[in-house]
Amino acid sequence: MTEQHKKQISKFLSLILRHQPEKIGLTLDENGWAKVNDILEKSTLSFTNEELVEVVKTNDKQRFALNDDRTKIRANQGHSLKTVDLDLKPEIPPNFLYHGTVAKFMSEIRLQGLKKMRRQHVHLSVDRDTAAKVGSRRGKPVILAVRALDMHNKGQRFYKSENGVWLTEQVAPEFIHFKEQV
Ligand code: HQG
Repeated sequence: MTEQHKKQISKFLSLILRHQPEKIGLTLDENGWAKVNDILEKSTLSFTNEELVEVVKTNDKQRFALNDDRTKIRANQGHSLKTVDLDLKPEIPPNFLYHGTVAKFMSEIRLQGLKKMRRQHVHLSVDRDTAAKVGSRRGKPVILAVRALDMHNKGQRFYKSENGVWLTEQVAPEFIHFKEQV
């Protein structure tokens, strides 16, 4: 399978498993799982079960998970669908987590902090390199350091997705190190 085909399938799976299952008449259960057979049957893009498994296994960010008998699939994070509850358990975050964004959002972020915008959570990375990659999707990245452990100690919940992305409801400006921008 070509890298291009894999990417196409990954983007399609992200669309139907995170945002718009109704696009192909798919239903997700309350924890975000869809039946693999339903996807193969309803998909507007043509791919086999083997190709789907390969995309899940080799995906650069491990965006998807299959259940044990590989009959169900879900996205590990990134949902905009309000109805999906990933049922993640709160975890203690490291001292700092990082968020990659771009300069045009900075005045709003200084005022309001980080907001989840269309997704279910604010997404944070464990290292600067990953945050830089996230930010560079939109232009020259600005990396913000977030005092995550401090937030946790003050009562805010953090979750870690199956693929290592840290998730939280919002980040108030006082927990963001604006000086650490690069
Ligand atoms: C910004 C990709 C104005 C925020 C990535 C970001 C990630 C604000 C954008 C995952 C703001 C939201 C998530 C505020 C935050 N005012 N702008 N108060 N607060 N923003 O895509 O974190 O490839 O929803 O900085 O790698 O960029 O899809 O979030 O620029 O892991 O698997 O609003 O998506 O993963 O954008 O990316 P997003 P994100 P995948």
